[in-house]
Amino acid sequence: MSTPLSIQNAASAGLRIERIEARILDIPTIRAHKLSFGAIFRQSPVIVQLWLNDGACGFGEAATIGGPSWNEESPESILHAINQYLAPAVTGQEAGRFEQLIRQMDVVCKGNRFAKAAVEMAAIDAVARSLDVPAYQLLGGKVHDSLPLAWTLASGDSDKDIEEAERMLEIRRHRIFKLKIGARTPQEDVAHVSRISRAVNGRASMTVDINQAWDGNTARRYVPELIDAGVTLFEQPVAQWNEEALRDLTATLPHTALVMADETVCSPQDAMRLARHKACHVFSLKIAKHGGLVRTRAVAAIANAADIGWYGGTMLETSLGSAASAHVFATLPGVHHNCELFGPQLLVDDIVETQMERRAYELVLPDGPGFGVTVVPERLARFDRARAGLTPVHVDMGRASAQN
Ligand code: MUC
Ligand code: MG
Repeated sequence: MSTPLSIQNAASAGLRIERIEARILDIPTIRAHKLSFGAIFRQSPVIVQLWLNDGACGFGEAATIGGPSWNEESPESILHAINQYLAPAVTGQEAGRFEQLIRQMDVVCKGNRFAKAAVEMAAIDAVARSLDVPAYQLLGGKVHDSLPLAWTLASGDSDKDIEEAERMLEIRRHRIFKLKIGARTPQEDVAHVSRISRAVNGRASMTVDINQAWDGNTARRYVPELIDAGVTLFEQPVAQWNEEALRDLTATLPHTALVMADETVCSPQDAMRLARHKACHVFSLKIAKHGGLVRTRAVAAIANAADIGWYGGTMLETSLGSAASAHVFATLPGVHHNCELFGPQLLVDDIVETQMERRAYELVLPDGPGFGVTVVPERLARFDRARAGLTPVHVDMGRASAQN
């Protein structure tokens, strides 16, 4: 039986990777974005450009949050891994053999999934453009045409968050809000979430992302209070390694609330372990942390087989990485819990000609060719760190709980 990938392999035979270039961009955010571990004021995505021997060109992106403070990889380590190891390993290789490219990258470089994801993304974009098809056609075909789109309230100030939520509701842009907590005391967080919940008063659903800030006892103590305040989805309340606490919470939560793994679910092996231990209800899927679009589908397949839902996560990418995410999310069966591909709206500017369409609280999943967005070279040049002479980004530990 022919699979989409084998059809594509036949069509793309002979397409080889000729050249790869990568650079770091520095793009300010529209406001401080405050997480449990600090505040960010700019994003520094690594953008990969990949040329094929037939002249087609594709783009890939890997974005981290606060340098290496979300996980081990930083823009600088990603750039280094691509330039020194990954690009030499795949240059000259057949571009459409995505699994084979991953294997070649795995041989020369352990881990470094964000870096690999950016290279694989660029190869998929280039092959899809060369074949003149949307990338989702190379990944199994579309299941969804649009997905409900969440927004993160993370200014660090309850009044500003309420104002932001009201604006989003008024323009019918978002009615799912993710609140970033964990930087303040749990009591302060409960008060903050309760205030916002009272203000939106049933007009929106509420998720909290604790980004690993709590231990198991704190989670057991305060999750019920947050459920009373109206929270229905709890993202990564405990440390990445603390699967036992995640499992306890999952087993004991009332049926009105769900536990979502984010930092804990990266590889397919992580997904398998979490599924086997029934340690969460939902996986947050992100191309970067899974090591690319193909591996994102592998993690999603485990979710589907284990009766675990999926959520379309973000690392606050530009429209390029967000569109690539949209293409893979568009192909996923199983129960979804919406998506949060709002990264482009958090940045002061973008690198593409036209952003993906947002309509009536939903993100319209783009059609191709490639990822369906056109990168503008002058915009890459404008934000290029090498040209602008900016220094590496650090998370601001001091301003996580203070004002802007
Ligand atoms: C995360 O941990 O989910 C995604 C959205 C957002 O506001 O922060 C990120 C990271
Ligand atoms: Mg998260």
